[in-house]
Amino acid sequence: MKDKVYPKLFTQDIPKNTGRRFAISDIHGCGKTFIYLVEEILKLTKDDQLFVLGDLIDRGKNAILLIDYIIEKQKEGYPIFVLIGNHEQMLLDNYHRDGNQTYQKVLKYDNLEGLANEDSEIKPKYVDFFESMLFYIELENCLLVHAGFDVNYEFVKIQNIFTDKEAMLWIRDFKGNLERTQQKPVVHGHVVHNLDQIKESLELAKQKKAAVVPIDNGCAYVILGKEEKNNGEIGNLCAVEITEKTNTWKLFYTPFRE
Ligand SMILES: [Mn+2]
Repeated sequence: MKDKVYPKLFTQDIPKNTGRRFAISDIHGCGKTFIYLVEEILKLTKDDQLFVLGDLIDRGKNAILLIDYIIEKQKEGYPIFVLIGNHEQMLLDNYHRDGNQTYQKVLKYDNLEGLANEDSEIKPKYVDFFESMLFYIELENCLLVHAGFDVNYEFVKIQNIFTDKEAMLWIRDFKGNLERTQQKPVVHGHVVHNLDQIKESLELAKQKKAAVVPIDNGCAYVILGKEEKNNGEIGNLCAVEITEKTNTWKLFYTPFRE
């Protein structure tokens, strides 16, 4: 029997910090793009906090590079907090369903071969990494989650939106509802939005009028050959600054680069 590799915690309290706060989502294996954004554009310091909103894997070739980089930076003392996305959930589901051939195919197809040892077991350091992922985080000025919350009962009618894993990982067309999210905008990924939509929501957030702040600009769409599909610019990896004490809502981004 395999040990369960699912996140242990729904959420955790985040300590106040002296620096900036950033959120990045849907890196999808674009590890080199992520490292460039963090090192060269954000110039992340240990006083900052970085929140990664899930879907680190699949599509791009550098998911292992990305995960190793995050683990290394965390060890060096950089406060990096990682949420789970539906792609991590699918990988873990596959892992539990079938530990041999199917799972091997999944790893190969998704460029994740380095994740497992020769016995097809996820290596312990990655088990730890997946287990420490969270479903959502609440900050003073916003909520962070991969896809969204079921604020309008699209899935099942439950009173506590913060226990509905299905919605947090999968919901689409998420419009938000400030009354149900403690009057805080929800910063999320999962669905690609063009740069104008992202900038507009950041402007609204600054005025404390936004219910949602989408931040996935589809950096991996370049790999999928889908750049032309959306009206407006897509294909960048975005970081949004969400620093509460200065009410800073600011966009940083870089095109896909591998
Ligand atoms: Mn997703």
